[in-house]
Amino acid sequence: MSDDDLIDANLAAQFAIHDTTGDGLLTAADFQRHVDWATTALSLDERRSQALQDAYTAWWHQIRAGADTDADGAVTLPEYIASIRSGVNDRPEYFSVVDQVCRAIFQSVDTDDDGSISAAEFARYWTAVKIDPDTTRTAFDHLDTDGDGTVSWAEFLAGVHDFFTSTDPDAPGTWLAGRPPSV
Ligand SMILES: [Ca+2]
Ligand SMILES: [Ca+2]
Ligand SMILES: [Ca+2]
Repeated sequence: MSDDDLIDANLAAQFAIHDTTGDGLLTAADFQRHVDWATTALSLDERRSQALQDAYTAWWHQIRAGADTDADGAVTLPEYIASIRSGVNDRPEYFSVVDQVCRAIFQSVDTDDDGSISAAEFARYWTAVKIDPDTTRTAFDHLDTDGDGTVSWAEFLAGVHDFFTSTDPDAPGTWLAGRPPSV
């Protein structure tokens, strides 16, 4: 598997997680559903829920601006992959939005506010957004690179950046959506 194939596989996995209706299209409604699922399932307070809402709205606008080349309000997987391949994620502002999303998710996952994510907290969130439980445990174990049983902010952010950009199947973040296809 080539480097690009691994990135494409990660992008396809990311796409599948966000395509809540499984219709092969990302739309504003998919992103809204993620925010609603997390807010309801975790009984998020106003601060967390709003941060998640703002981050997902910014994220969707960014994805759509870069990828919805036929301007029909929906992004297909080929459109998504083409936009990343064209280098939209080489721009610093791309990762500033991704980091805003990470921060909002991290705060929502860290329900006891101790600054790190426990396995239970991680499982609760990933379940809330309907990600397969087997994937959840695998992802957590890989993200916890220092093996202390929790995922720190630095571990989380590094993992998400891997997921977007790494060409190494062993990189912790490439496991975020489960087993990388080449392993
Ligand atoms: Ca489109
Ligand atoms: Ca915590
Ligand atoms: Ca750790």
